[in-house]
Amino acid sequence: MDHYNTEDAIFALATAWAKSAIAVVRVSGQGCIGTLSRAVKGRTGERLNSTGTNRVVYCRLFNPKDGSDVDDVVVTVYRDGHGYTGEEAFEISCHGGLTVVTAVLQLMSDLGFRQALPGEFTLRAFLHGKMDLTRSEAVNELVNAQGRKGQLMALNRLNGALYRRIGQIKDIVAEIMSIVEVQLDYSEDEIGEDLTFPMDRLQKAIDDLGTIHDSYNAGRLYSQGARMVLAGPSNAGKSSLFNYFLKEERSIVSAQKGTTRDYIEAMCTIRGIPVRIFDTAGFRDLSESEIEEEGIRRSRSLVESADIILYLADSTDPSEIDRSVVHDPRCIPILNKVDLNDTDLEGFLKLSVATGQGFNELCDRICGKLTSDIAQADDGSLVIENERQREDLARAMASLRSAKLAADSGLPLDIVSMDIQEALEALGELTGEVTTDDILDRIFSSFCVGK
Ligand SMILES: Nc1nc2c(ncn2[C@@H]2O[C@H](COP(=O)(O)OP(=O)(O)OP(=O)(O)O)[C@@H](O)[C@H]2O)c(=O)[nH]1
Ligand SMILES: [Mg+2]
Repeated sequence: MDHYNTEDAIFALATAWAKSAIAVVRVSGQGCIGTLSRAVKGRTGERLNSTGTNRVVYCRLFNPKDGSDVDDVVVTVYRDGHGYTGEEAFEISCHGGLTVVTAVLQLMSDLGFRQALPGEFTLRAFLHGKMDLTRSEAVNELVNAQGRKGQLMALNRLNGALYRRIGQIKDIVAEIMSIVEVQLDYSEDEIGEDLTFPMDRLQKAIDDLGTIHDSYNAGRLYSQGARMVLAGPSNAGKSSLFNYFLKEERSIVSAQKGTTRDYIEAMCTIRGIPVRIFDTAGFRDLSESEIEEEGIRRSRSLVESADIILYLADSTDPSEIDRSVVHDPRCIPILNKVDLNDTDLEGFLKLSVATGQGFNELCDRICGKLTSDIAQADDGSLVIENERQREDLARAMASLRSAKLAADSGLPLDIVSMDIQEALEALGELTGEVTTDDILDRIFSSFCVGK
């Protein structure tokens, strides 16, 4: 990617490539407004071009290349230092037919603007200091948010919550660093006795980073959805429960064993958490066909990759229980059809898909298992979902732990100081004060064009 150059003007369709009432084309770069005014009919070109604050201009665009009319549009003008990118920029709201959009995009290209790469508008916003890296990433996370909670969490980061929190922790670490440096630079006699190593502050920084770091699991759940697999012997009621979660008859249910051959997946939400739920072929030793055996093999591999396993046993026939799955920490063992046979089985949650008995408790258990890492993941709390941020936090924590160990065991202070410096660098990378082109490439190439 060679787009660290911000000298030229870039353009992109900011809305989806689909017929709609209005489409928005975005352009950013020095001199772009003057260039556009050459394609505006009548005197409105002058209004567009006149200096002053941001404005909105209604005008007709034409293509100076062949004189053809393009569309009647509304142009929102952002002067230098304003707008999303912090550069001179404008947005054209045109009619949303695809032929109109094509003509507007052609005009942008004919005027000499360059087609933007994915994430290039946000990259420019970052390079011009309009936002730090955590906020740039939140833009993408907000666009891709799966549910309301994930959206609120991304919005919180976009408002700078993560940036500010990291800033506070960085201040503590920088303060520790300055104390260490004073001790390195002056002898004990010169400093006096009151300057001791701030072990408590160091531990606080480690704990605070740990809280944000540990929110990653929940953040990932809310952004990508948890994988929940229904497993168990055939005929236990897996497909019935699958349909119950989805509130529709998606999977075939029958009293015959081996009804579900291949797995079926669908999205649902449980207490606001997006969940990808899988119905699988029942485990059976004496399968009657090669196809069913392949289905069972697929079920086992889904079980391996699950975040949560709902293992169903049949209360009328509890003989076929697979103990290796039941004892898995990701598993919730369930005894289904208790309406037919109301018995207890140790460690199994009693359920009847037929009557709904036990279903609420099951949802509580699922929710508890999925959010045990951060029960506090309520709207407004700080949660991360980004692997890069998690890695930087882990690095900062590891360096601070190593500094603490070195200080505890009385190692020379320059070793402690090196560890603290490394932690500061990791935190600097997290917010984007220290970046390499590689990091920027990785982040912005995952954006959509026009963002
Ligand atoms: N009485 C009663 N019947 C149930 C209950 N849950 C499921 N059944 C019945 O049990 C039979 C098997 O249900 P399925 O949902 O097809 O079972 P499965 O586990 O998907 O079976 P396979 O796909 O063959 O592995 C059907 O006749 C269901 O109507 C329940 O809670 N109570
Ligand atoms: Mg089934």
